[in-house]
Amino acid sequence: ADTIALPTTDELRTLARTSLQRCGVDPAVLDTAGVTNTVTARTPVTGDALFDYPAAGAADVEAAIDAAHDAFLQWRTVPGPVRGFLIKRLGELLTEHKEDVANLIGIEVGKIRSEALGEVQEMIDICDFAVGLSRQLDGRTMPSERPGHRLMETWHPLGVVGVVSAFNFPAAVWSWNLALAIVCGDAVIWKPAQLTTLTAAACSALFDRAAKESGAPANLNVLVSASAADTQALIDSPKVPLISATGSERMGEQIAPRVAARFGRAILELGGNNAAVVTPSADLELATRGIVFAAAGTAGQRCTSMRRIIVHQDIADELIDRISQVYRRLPIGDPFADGTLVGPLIDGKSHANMTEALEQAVAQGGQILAGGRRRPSSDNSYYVEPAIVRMPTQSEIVKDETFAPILYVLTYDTFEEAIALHNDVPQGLSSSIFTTDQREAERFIAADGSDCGIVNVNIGTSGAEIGGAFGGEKTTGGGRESGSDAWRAYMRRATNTVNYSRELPLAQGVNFA
Ligand code: UN1
Repeated sequence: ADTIALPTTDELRTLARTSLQRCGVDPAVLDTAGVTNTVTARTPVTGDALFDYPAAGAADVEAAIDAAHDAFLQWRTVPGPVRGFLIKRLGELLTEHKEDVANLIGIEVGKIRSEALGEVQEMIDICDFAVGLSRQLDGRTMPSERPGHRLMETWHPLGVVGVVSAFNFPAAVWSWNLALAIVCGDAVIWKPAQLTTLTAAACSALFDRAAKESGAPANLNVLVSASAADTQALIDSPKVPLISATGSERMGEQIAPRVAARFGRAILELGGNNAAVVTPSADLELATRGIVFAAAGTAGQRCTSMRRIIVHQDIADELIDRISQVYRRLPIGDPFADGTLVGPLIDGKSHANMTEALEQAVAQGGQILAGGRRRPSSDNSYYVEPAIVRMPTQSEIVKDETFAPILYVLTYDTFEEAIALHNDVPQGLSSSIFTTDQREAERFIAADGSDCGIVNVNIGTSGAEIGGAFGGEKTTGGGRESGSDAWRAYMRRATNTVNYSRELPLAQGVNFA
């Protein structure tokens, strides 16, 4: 194959600088001469370093906790709808700077243009949602068993929320948490992936501007671009009642017990091993399109990326043939170029993981039907052909999440078998079924169907809208973010019993006179 044509690192560097500046990041911070703690910003597009950026250390994280806590103490008494103004302004600024933020996402993650813009759109959408929510932070009123009494619940701001985000959605995942936390009266400390420190800086600058313009206190969002080692205080601090963390299962295993040990709350968004069941009645043309976007899109680097197909044996060959044909002509390359659908992997480690997984799959009886090779580009960039691998059984490697575009194909005979295979993995994030048989579709979304947090019919596993609650079960971690009533995790509930009578009847008929 021809060598992939890439922009120069200098071009990307210039674009990163101007995008940062337009979002309100002081260009002086880019002069890191004499700064001891820095992180090197890189781009997977060429694989090169862009420039050094100031990082936060352990002491900064400690200071951030105090600063955010002070901001929370002021913010919690500001009425919800007034808190909404700040998020409304943030949504406007994100709309105005959509291109700039998308540039940085494209540079740091290698997302294709429409997906980078889509990520910023997802941020604008959650801001809209949160603004509406700021007038709907409602509690219930229940009938009291006692005369002259009222029983109700009120929802109060919780405190400082620690947001730990991953490289692959470097801006949107923060915004899902931040927009809800802010309208709920909380403050946020944001620890982004160090791979996406520039995107985080730009988003935080836009937030700071929105806060200033809407008269909100400073430090409602404190960015700490620190290493995991330097972020320990955030995980352990009793001043941080909620940690919302997105990343690997390994990261979740490290964080969750420590948050639990101090009786903190955690929202965990960890691995996915998302599958599509494709039944004999499926519209195969539509299924192919849905599968290819979910499996090859974002170079397989979404937590919702499709990693498995469970297809009925009678249609397996036809479906595989259709997908392989599309895979063979997928435009792989410079994510900034028009027409590209598959950009680079994030780094060499990710490529090594993909290669290793493919080797293991073959060792476990798999047959690579398409893709899997690295396309020639620059030395440090990793552009790969998304792979399809037919597996004889759901062996060990299929049960692992490899964060790269590998799609394992398994076949089934009975529908029961399909559901059993579907659920027989440790993870439980997203799932889908392609069928035109209503019985199968309903069964898949029923209690004894898919065991995932997201269950789709006739669309792929990725690309969820913000209006629904986002998250999954089992090793995915159980957290829910974004829409529906996910906001409740960002508040504390108080149950109130109010006696407006002149008597003092006791509950349960207790007599204490
Ligand atoms: C993630 O990959 O961490 O549903 C989030 C989706 C996107 C979010 C993915 N809305 O694919």
